[in-house]
Amino acid sequence: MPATLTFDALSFNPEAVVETIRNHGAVLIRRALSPDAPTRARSSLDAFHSALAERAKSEPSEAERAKFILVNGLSGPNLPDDLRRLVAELAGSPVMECVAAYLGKADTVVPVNHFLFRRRSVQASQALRDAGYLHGFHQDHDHIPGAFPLNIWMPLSKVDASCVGLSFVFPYTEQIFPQPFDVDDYLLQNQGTIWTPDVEPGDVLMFHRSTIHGTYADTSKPVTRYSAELRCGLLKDVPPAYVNDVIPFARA
Ligand SMILES: O=C(O)CCC(=O)C(=O)O
Ligand SMILES: [Fe+2]
Repeated sequence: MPATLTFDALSFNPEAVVETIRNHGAVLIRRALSPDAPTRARSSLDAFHSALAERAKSEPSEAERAKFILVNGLSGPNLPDDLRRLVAELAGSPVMECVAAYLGKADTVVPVNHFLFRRRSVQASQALRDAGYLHGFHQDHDHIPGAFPLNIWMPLSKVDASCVGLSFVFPYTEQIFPQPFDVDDYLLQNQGTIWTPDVEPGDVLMFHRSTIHGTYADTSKPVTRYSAELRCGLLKDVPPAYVNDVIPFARA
């Protein structure tokens, strides 16, 4: 396990954070945000799911949509106020010094359709297991354009041993592996380790899109975990097809 992957927002050095992302693929910044916006987003996510479950009782298409969201997460534009609030909170936080040090000091954007909210209940873990995913380790290489290399993941609820956390696989590699990723083989071949930090609303995880990460579909964890995630990149690198899907993050 790399020595220091955890920084405190009150006392970190942005260059050390960037160094850590480059060498190990991931960092945790504690107390980067006020817990208010993450906690409000969690309530909105619950309200969205309750309303969808109600509609699903009489609308087969809504029942299908609910199943899809259970496995894939809810895309950001479905909760536009929370999406904008979380992006604004991050934009005003010390995290942005790291984003600028990592990506370069230029206009930075967030693609809204790659912003996701997740509610990882026992039911969601079961649905993932039914679909054949036991751990879901992956790289974001396939799904996310290279123009958005940096992921930011925010817990919207307390993450500890009672729920499924986000796990990272070390050592970091930029090699791209086929799906499904064989985590046991990788750990064996590379004397690897897995890191699943306990986190709470206000903490922020940052990682590269090649970093191997995922969440175990562990049905023995009784408490539902809530999270939000986004990717970001420089406006000048955004492919033409994405230009209308991005919102500003930081201005140079
Ligand atoms: O929250 C999860 O379970 C997965 C997160 C993820 O894959 C991502 O942020 O790219
Ligand atoms: Fe991912």
